[in-house]
Amino acid sequence: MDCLFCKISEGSIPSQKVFENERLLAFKDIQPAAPVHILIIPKKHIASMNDVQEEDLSLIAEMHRVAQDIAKDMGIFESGYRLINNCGPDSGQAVHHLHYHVLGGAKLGALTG
Ligand code: DGP
Repeated sequence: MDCLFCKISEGSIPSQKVFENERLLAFKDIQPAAPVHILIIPKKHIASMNDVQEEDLSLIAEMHRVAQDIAKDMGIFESGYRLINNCGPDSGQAVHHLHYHVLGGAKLGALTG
């Protein structure tokens, strides 16, 4: 499968990892939109939030837990941060492997629709 984030997960494309376990990987976004911009992905290929199945729900919960830990590690737990998932064309999802963006380290702009 020709998936960028699968390749990052396997290590065939390098990334700046900030967290890894058997199920998840987190790494710095190559085009940071904030002083802290981390991507959290499952190692299992799931194309988007629309493809999350019942059996994946513990993985989704763990991604939230890891987001908390990353916020602590990056020093933004108290100051605040944003957890974003883009799903589908109107969201601008560019990489079709489920991921959360963790954004923080500055006052973030208002969400626009
Ligand atoms: P999205 O639009 O939600 O699909 O966000 C995809 C993000 O992935 C975007 O913020 C840029 C980031 N990205 C794209 N290619 C790479 C890469 O090769 N390495 C890293 N670290 N991030 C990437």
